[in-house]
Amino acid sequence: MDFHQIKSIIDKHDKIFISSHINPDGDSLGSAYAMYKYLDSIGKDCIIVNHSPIPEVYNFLNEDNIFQELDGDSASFIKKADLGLILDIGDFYRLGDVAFLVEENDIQTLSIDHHAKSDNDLFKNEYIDVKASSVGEILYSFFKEIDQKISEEMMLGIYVAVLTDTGSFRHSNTTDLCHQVAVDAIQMGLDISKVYQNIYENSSISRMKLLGNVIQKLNYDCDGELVWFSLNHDMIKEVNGSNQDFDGFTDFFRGIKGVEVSLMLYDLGGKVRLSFRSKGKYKVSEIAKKMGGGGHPFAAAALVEGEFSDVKSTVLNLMSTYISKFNEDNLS
Ligand SMILES: [Mn+2]
Repeated sequence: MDFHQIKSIIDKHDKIFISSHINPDGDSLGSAYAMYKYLDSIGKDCIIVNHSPIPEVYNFLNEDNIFQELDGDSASFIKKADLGLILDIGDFYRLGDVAFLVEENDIQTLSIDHHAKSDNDLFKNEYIDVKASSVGEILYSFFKEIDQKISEEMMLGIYVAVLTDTGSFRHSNTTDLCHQVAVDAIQMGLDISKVYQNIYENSSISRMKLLGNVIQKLNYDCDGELVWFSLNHDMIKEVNGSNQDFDGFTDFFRGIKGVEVSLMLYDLGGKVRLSFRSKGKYKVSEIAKKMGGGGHPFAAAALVEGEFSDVKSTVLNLMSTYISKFNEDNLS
């Protein structure tokens, strides 16, 4: 599929909902925002609806309340929609409850994404570019290709998407095109410093307290190449925090000297959420896959059924076996 085919699918449909994954991030929200502003400008009847609420730090994208949580009203819009535009989702079921509405009502979907295909590849149409840093970058190229003028609002969404998915233009997925987005954003007068402050200099006090508690209990394994930490509901409650308070912790600990992989284990009582980040030496997606999850080679996740202590020993064993084998193979 090419950009002109995306355009012709959009042109043929009038009632469109945009959706993305559970626990949305800057790319899914920013690209949804840019896409919404585009669809609205060409006269489509359109809403953004996600399984999860918008995280507080992204409220600056929601001043006109365009993001909706899945409820009665948004569900009835989806049921009558003739197209679902799905952004930044590797796996169909990461749509959360939106997935079941799409399936039950057999709604036409178009996925625009930069994740590798998963086993649950249930979209009717898809445009996937695994080399793109973010869906925001794909939308930027799409608008350029179809000669669509990018408004200031569309640019804000694209910029937020590219900024967050490249770790502020630092990760290895940062390309000249990412910086071109930044050039355009600055030339259009976007207050990029304000955007940065909104997202990254807006930490709640509970988040800082939680970070302090977690730092004191960091565990190092595999000769210091693996750092891991556990979290649970009581730790969040103790600091009067929320589930958004530990966003980015795994990325943060990867920054420790000598650490190659950072791993979070979040005890959900009967289930454990795992989040992996790698500096680039080890492909953590391989471990995530073995635990029933997936993701990018250097940023992956899994949700595992089972008791915390069992899941913990399984994943730590897998990690240490993988790391030893990798180093043996690369020695010989
Ligand atoms: Mn993304």
